[in-house]
Amino acid sequence: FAGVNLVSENNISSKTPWFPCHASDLDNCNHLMTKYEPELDMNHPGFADKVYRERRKEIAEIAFAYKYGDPIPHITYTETENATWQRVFKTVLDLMDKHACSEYRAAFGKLVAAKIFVPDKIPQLEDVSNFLRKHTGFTVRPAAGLLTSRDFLASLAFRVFQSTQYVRHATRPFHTPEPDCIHELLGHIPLLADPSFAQFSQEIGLASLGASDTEIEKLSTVYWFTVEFGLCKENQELKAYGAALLSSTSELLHAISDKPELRPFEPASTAVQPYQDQDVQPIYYVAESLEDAKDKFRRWVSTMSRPFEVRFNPHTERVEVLDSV
Ligand code: TIH
Ligand code: FE2
Repeated sequence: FAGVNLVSENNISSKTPWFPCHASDLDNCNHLMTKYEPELDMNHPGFADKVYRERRKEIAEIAFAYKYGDPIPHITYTETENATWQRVFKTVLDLMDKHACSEYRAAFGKLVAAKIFVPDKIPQLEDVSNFLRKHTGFTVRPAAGLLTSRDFLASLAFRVFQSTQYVRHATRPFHTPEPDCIHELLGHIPLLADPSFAQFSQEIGLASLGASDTEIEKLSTVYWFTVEFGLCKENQELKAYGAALLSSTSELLHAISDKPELRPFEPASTAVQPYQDQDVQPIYYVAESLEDAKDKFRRWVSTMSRPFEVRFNPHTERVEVLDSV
C-alpha cells in the first residue's frame, strides 16, 4: 500500500453515509424492512396465527437485545419447528448430490461430521458461529428479520453474517419469501465455511461501506443474483450455489426446469436487473464458476467511484479507511 495514507474519519466527506468502522458498531446495523412481517403482511401464512406471531416476537427480542461479544442465546425450538427443519433438511439431502455445487457439498459434509447438521434438531447459531470461525473467520450474530441492504451488507465487511433465528410457518416449508433460520442454515452457512466464497462475501460487504444509495442498490442486486440465487457450471452441468435455491426445494426445482430464463452473470448488467421478491425468480444468472463470479465482481467493483479505499484489519476487527491516490 505504498503511497496510500490512512485518513481519519473526519476526512471522509460529510456526504458519505455513516458506516460501521468496528465490528461492535454492528450493534447499530439492525434496521429492519417490514415488508414480510407476519403482523403487517396479510399474505403471510402467520398473519392469522396468533401463536406464531407471538413466537416471532419472542425470538426477535433476542436479536434486538444482542450486543457485540455476547454469546448467541440458545433457543429451545418447539417440536413443530424442528419438524419443519426436518422436512426441508431431508429434501436438501435428496437434491444436493445432483444439483448443488461441489463447494456446498464439501462444506455440508463437514457440518454433518461436526454434528451441527442433524435431521431432527435445528442447529444453534452459537455452534454454527464457532464452526464458521474455525473455517473462515466468519461469525454470526442474530438478526430480528429482513435487514436493510445497507446494514446487512456492512456486516459482511467484518466477516459477520446477520442471521435470523425464527422458523418459517409450518404450512409452507418449501418456499417462503422472507429469510428464516432454515434458509440461513441450509442456504448460507455451508458456503460461508468455504474460504474463497467467504472472501467473495466479505468483498461485497467492503464495497458497500459508505456507498451511495444507488450503489447499495446495485450491490444488493448483485448479491441477490449471486449469493442468493446464483447458478454456476461444473463440468458442463448446471449447479446451484445460491442460498435461496439451496434452502427452497420448490425454487431449486424451478431453477433447473426449462421455465426460467438463464443469462450469463455479468456484474454491470446483472446489477441493474429488477428482481422478484415475492415468488420464484423468472431470471437466473449463471457464472462459469464461483471463482469466475468473484473475479468478475472484483473487476466491476473497481470501477465504482468511492473517493477512499477500505481494508479490514482482522486483528482489531476494524475497517481502516485509506485515501485513494
Ligand atoms: N425463498 C427462500 C426459502 O424459501 O428458503 C428464502 C429467501 C431468502 C432470501 C430471499 S428468499
Ligand atoms: Fe439469504
